[in-house]
Amino acid sequence: MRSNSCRDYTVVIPVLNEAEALPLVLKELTENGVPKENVLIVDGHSVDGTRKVAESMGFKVILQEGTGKAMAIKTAVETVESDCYVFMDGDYTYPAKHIPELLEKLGQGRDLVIGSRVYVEKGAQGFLFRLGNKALSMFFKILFGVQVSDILSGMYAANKKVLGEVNFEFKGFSVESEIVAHAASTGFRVCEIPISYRKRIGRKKLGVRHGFKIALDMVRLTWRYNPAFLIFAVGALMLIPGAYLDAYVLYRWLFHDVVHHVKALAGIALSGLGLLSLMLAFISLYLKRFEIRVMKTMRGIEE
Ligand SMILES: Nc1nc2c(ncn2[C@@H]2O[C@H](COP(=O)(O)OP(=O)(O)O)[C@@H](O)[C@H]2O)c(=O)[nH]1
Ligand SMILES: [Mg+2]
Repeated sequence: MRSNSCRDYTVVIPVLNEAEALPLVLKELTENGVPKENVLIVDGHSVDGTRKVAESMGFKVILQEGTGKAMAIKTAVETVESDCYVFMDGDYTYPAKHIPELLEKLGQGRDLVIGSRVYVEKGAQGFLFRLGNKALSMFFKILFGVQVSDILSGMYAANKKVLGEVNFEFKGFSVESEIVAHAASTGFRVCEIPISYRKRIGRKKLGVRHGFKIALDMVRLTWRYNPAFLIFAVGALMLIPGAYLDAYVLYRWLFHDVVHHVKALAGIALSGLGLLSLMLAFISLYLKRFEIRVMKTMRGIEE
């Protein structure tokens, strides 16, 4: 372990039917100098003997409360007290060699460090996944003002202060978005490091359906952390029918010499309100950024 690293840490591995991949993951942890006592496996009631495999290798396994990945992470944080937590999948996709790098950033004063999958093994991520992840990350950047290149990454590290504040209200695979959204919008220091990513062993659980669910949950997260933006962003949608009506009325007047009074009024009203909403949405984003900067400074002063 490097000198200015977080020393009191737990590596949390949520698993659901990973009997094939988990032994490789655990072996690699040991090879990379992670003591067994620092690892906690959270099982989602697997039926393929995952628990047995891990226990026979001398690792600690607990059963999660409820269902889904989010509840597994919540269970882990509530069960084990550590200064820092590192999360990774049990499917042998995330190399253990990145754990010291993540912990080092926490030791240097970051609160949440995301492993961004930059070096991706051929065939490890499908085209749809990459597109969806890019879109979700961009969406996240607009909503929360932080540049996160890989919002769906399952390898990240956080200190207990951040995790203690997260509500874990968003189920399943939205847990990462919720943690990052909370950290980013309440002044915690978030950063990313480049990591590598391998092809999964065993069957994947995340599908296109989950992508839409995560996008919807991001809107719900916006409602929680920046409601003014959401309201005005929806209001700005009035620009679409407004502009359409304006164009139509103008066209009819110029080329057919017909004047539509009611349509003209409606068009002007809609586009006016839409523009106003758009401006207010920008202002609310700006104010939110300002609030985050203030909170960051205050957290610095507290420490
Ligand atoms: N405890 C628990 N682990 C889960 C659950 N769903 C998925 N996992 C684990 O969470 C990790 C990520 O799931 P995975 O299918 O690899 O999703 P992906 O990496 O996003 O494609 C894997 O280690 C899964 O075994 C669950 O409901 N409970
Ligand atoms: Mg995975």
